[in-house]
Amino acid sequence: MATTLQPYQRDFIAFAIEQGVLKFGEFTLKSGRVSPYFFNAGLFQTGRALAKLGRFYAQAIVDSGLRTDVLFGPAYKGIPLAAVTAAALADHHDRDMPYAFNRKEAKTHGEGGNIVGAPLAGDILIIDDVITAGTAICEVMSLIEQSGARAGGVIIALDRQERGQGEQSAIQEVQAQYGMPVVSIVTLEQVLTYLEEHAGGEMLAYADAVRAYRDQYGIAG
Ligand code: OMP
Repeated sequence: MATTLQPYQRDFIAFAIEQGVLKFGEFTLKSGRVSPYFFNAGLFQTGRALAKLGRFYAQAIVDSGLRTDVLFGPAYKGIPLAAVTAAALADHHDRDMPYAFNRKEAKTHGEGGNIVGAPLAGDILIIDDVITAGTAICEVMSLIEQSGARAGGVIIALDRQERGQGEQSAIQEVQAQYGMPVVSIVTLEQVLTYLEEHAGGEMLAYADAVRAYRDQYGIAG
């Protein structure tokens, strides 16, 4: 079933492919599954690429209608994501959202604590790159709970729409377990639509491989 793509979502997929962030081939995931595609957000590695990435996240947050109070970037990969997205929300959407991140090492001097930036209060929006099995996000949830705040949602770049422990996707499990929405800039289904739209040469082979992987590990839909 074809999924619709908004112009910014199409631009995001093209941008991720162009930057080498979204790659096709053979990749072993943290879960041990061998995937025909991989999304490596660490490869957005210049100022311009980061600024653009922040605008995509900001657009997806605004589109989702999520109302949250603090943007939280889990160490390490979430830190630049939270920073550029907070800047893009201010610059492009007139939304001056407080942001914070954690340090992995507890600090024993100075201001102490392991949260840097705005105090964690109200509904926290966690920003991350990808959720596959949900392991990383569970760690972040306990961090937020320990601080006495509440997670109001998660924004990620790509929803791989893969089954977690059971029949549901890890994201559906996270949503059910913590009672909060998880939104993404794009989903795997939208990446597939994009590949099919640009189905010439190698894109067509990628689409076939991704479809076969989805049939094996994807959520029923
Ligand atoms: P979970 O902790 O299993 O949810 O997996 C999330 C992590 O998987 C990410 O933070 C990455 O380390 C890694 N990952 C990607 O970055 N991109 C992918 O396309 C797939 C994975 C993965 O290994 O599943």
